[in-house]
Amino acid sequence: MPTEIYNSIQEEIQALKQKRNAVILAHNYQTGDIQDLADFTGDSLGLARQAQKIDADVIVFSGVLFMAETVSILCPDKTVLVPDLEAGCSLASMIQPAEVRKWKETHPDGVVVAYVNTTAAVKAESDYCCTSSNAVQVVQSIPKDLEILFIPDFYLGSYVQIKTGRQNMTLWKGYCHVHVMIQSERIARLRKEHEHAELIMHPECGCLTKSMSYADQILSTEGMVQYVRKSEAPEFIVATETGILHKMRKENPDKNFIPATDQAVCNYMKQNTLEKIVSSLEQMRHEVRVPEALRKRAVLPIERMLEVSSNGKS
Ligand code: CIZ
Ligand code: SF4
Repeated sequence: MPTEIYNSIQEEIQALKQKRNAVILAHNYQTGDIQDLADFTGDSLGLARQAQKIDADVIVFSGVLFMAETVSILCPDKTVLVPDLEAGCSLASMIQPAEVRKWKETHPDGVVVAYVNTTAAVKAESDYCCTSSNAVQVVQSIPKDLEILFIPDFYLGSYVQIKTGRQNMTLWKGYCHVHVMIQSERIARLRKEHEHAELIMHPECGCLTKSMSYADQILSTEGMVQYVRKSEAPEFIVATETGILHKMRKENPDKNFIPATDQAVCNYMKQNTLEKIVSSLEQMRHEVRVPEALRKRAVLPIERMLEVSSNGKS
């Protein structure tokens, strides 16, 4: 029986955080209550890099599993907990390590570029990691005569191919089940209805190549958050998972944010709840630890990406 009485679940979490010397990291797609309680919010790589700087024993990562793995890869000395082990990712699950190995067998000089939405086991088979913000830069850094396998997001890969003009690039046909729901017809209609709005799109959107000519910005979630802060536009059509709107609205109360569709809700991201964060801290569960041998291989593509990204940011 717990002896402490708390006025709110937020208070209970604060007390548990102190007891465990823990911090809470929340992805931009988490529900507003989790984002409000978190010590840091951001995109997956930004959060993992933040975790490296934090003086804490325990990190509760509220997001999805591959993201918690990235934290474990970059912070092997910390205990990384997730509130719910069922918080997977449809995109990350679309490619397996054996499939990458098979491609490499037939393309011994080929280079594998893995979007950050991949498991640690897939990263360990890859040469470079990339985020949506630096994918073009990473591909441009690879000698032109080398074949590239771009995994797992077909839409981000298509965008990179258009931007770089690279032909010797095989695109894996993976996709995010949330971002494919965002349709170009609806975006076109919203643009007509809101003529002063800027359109900001995430490159995982299934309609990216159709809509990119009239998108004002194509950005990662954290890129979007930073962009709307400084833009003078009064309205934004936001084409990504709707969790991002919480931070945008909170930080910019005088601006209007219109989701490209209300249906772009990631059921995996929304597995996490404040109650599960309490259990996580109380019972020190569910630990995500990338085994050291795998970690040593999975960190290499991340380090290569950071070297290429000139300023070292995601
Ligand atoms: O890496 C992340 O956090 C993802 C997949 C979303 C984004 O672009 O911020
Ligand atoms: Fe994965 Fe898509 Fe959910 Fe992001 S929104 S975690 S890519 S399923």
